Amino acid sequence: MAAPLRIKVLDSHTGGEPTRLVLEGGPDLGAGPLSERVKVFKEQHDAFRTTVEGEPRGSEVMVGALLCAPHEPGCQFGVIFFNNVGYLGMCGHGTIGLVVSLAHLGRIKPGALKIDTPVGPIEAMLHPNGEVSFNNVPSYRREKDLSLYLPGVGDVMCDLAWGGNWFCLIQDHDQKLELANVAQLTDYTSRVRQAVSDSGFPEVDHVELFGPSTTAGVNSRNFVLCPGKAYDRSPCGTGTSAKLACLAADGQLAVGAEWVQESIVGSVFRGKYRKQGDKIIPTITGTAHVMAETTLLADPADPFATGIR
Ligand code: PYC
Repeated sequence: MAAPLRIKVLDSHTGGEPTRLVLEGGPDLGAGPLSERVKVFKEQHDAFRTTVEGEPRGSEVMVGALLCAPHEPGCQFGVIFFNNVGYLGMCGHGTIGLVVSLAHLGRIKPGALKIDTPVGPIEAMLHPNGEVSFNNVPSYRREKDLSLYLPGVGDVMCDLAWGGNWFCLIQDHDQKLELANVAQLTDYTSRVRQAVSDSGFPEVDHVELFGPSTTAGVNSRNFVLCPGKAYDRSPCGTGTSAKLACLAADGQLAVGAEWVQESIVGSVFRGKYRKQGDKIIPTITGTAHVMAETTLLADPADPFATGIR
């Protein structure tokens, strides 16, 4: 009998959104830039992604993070994020989970670090109180007030923005942003994603609805549909970055001013930005907690060793 594949992982959650950090047992993707390594991952080792993320071992909620050697000078770590349906350019909650996991492993102490990702290097900071901040990739709004027609709903106005992933952001809608309403929100945002794709923007794979929060000190509550059908339990670091890019473009948030974004489950990220040319550099702050240190086993005799596909 062939020995099972053994994959050493560390699970954390950031504001309720899980991250599975792969420490050992991952594929050899070579030593090139991370943007090239993610292509090798996709083309030659996609079964590793489905092994870690697919059911019954994984789930649509879990975001995977393959820890790798960096390529960009000055970076101490590299990471490639993936989920049950594909690969993510960047992942904010995952970055916070990664930093807290590295601290748990004793590989970093409070202070600054630089992390290489497929969409560019990012700077992160582990604060002495355990909070994590990261400066995201340059973020910007690409379309303002794009009109979408949703069958059964009518016209909906949205913005399209980049925050390390592509987002469709909607402020004006008739949806209740409550946990009890997740099935309806998932259906609504899935139809928005289809409409955005049909309008010529198939790369926009995250949809973000905004509404008021009842929590003192919070600026806004969101619901974020991730690629696939899962919603982000955290306020979404790349989604909050896309929101900051829109607020900055509309002159609604000053450089350095704080924006507190709450998720649909009530967890919070604090965001602010500085300018870089006609883009912004968002800084996002949040907390994560380690949940499990474990070894995944994938038995070659198991018909679902590489997930239910
Ligand atoms: O926090 O950026 C994020 C994120 C993307 C998908 C899930 N979380």
